[in-house]
Amino acid sequence: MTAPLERDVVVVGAGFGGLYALHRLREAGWRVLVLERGDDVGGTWYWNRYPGARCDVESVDYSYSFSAGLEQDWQWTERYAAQPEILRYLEHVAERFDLRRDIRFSSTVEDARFSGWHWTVRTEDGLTVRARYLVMASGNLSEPRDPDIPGLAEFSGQLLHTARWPRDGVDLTGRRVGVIGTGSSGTQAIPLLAKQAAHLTVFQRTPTFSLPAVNQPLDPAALAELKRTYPERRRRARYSRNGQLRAWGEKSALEVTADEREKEYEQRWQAGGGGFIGAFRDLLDDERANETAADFVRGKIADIVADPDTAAALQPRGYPIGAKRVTVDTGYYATYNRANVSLVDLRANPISLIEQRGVRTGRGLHELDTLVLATGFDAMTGAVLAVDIRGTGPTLREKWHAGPRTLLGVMTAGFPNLFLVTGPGSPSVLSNMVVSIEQHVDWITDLLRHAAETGRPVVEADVAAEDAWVEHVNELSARTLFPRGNSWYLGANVPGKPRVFMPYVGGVGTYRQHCERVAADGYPGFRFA
Ligand code: FAD
Ligand code: N01
Repeated sequence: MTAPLERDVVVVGAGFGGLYALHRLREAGWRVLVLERGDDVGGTWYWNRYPGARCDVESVDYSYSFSAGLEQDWQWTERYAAQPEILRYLEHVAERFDLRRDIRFSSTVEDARFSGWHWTVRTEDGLTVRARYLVMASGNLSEPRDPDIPGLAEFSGQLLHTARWPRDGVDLTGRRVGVIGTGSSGTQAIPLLAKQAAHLTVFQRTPTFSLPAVNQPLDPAALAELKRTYPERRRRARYSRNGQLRAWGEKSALEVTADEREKEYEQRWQAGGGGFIGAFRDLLDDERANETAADFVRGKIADIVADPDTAAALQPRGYPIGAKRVTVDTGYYATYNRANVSLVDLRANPISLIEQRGVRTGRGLHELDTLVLATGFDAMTGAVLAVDIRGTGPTLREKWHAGPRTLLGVMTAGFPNLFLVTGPGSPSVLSNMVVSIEQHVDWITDLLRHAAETGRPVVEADVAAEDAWVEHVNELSARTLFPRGNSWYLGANVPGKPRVFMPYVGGVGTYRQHCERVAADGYPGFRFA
């Protein structure tokens, strides 16, 4: 057996989180090694290469803020950049900051054990690394899920998952294509798949509330002007509700007239993007207020989709808009007006079986050449728990069997020197993730410096502080409508997964200020040894 490599910090993952962790920690003087399953950098943007994949936070904001040179030099070309452009950006970041030399690719971490005040991390191919600190930047949406439908393995056609799309693309010309799933990935892919395929059949279980992206090329003059004010823009994003400069309505949807409401919704619909959900202050808290926004979107669906039965099947009902993540699309509803697209409503006609030749539902066998799974991820805990992590007591899988428990979403008691980037219990997936990633990495870097300076290099979350944080996170989400959707935020998309609303809903700015206070006060709730 070869001797283990020795480092100060092991980082798992080379997406936005792992790349920044490497840069920042290396700059702070630590010896860092990143282990990444893929064969290059990019994370989400390396894996999700399906047609139509793009961000739904504006590109100028969905980007690093740590380097003024980088943000001035990089030219985004579209309001919402497509996957190839975001991947190029991350490749550029890796080059510019010379990151690849400390990344080991094609390295899947299998287990990590804490003993002798160190973590020993082992990869699938037998590499062992010993390090004082372990940082999981393994992603909230990085463990793709296949649907638990009997017969999936029997399908003899081409089987694709949006999150594992072939690097060289797929030619679907002349093919009969089926898509299972109408979340963000499905609604982005469906319009483009429909343009290529001979026929596209969409298998929909829960209709989504989808908002038009109104994507457009960025005007170089406007971009140059924006860049002059970048520092202020970034500062405002960091202390905002969700890491973006959205205008959040201050009024209740119920205190204005129906005409005023309609006008506000229409303006936001025309402006495009997820800002629609901020039209009024109570859309995510009050059922009646929420219903006004849901009604507006249902009306739009009826206006866009020509066939009334298809429109009715596409209209979401029975859960609040925003409780599942709203999707942001380009031409999604209009795609159902195409002659080569059909919708199968699985609530009326469930899938009974996948067979060699296609998908069988209550409407018979749908013969397919290609089946696309847009069925999402084991979100937030999936990638962390895929690694067998052992601290000083029960394993992490055992500890989190009833749902994740963390202090600030960044540490979990019983696992000294283990850090989570945008873990459950932090704003993470409810925010512009790049803002949240930078905040966590900066905070962890400061904490490690504090540990070094005080000569107590081992840090652990206190159980009582963790319990109080978990209670606070739960209390906040219970006051909202979020727990009312069967979403991946709750783990509801994975059979058997405990139903716990995982992200912190209190807002990016509030959370950041709290973390700043914790640091300024010498890290109460964290024990150093
Ligand atoms: P990831 O990018 O997921 O990177 C994690 C990396 O860890 C992966 O490369 C993975 O291979 C690696 N890894 C995991 N486990 C292991 C292991 N055991 N061993 C070795 N390596 C491992 N967020 C937004 O804020 N705005 C958006 O517009 C947006 N768009 C999105 C679009 C898509 C299609 C998807 C799927 C997500 C989107 N997100 C968006 C969320 C997105 O995941 C984050 O914005 C961000 O990219 C996460 O970066 P990360 O580094 O935390 O995780
Ligand atoms: O996954 P999802 P996703 N039978 O879980 C259906 C980010 N993201 O990959 O709702 C039939 O949202 C499932 O149905 P139901 C973003 O944060 C962002 O689309 O469970 N159907 C649902 O329709 C997003 O929220 C972008 O009833 C089954 C779909 O599959 C997150 O990633 C783009 C099924 C899964 O939707 C995940 O998005 C892409 C079954 N057995 C991703 N199992 C942007 O636009 C599942 N489904 C920025």
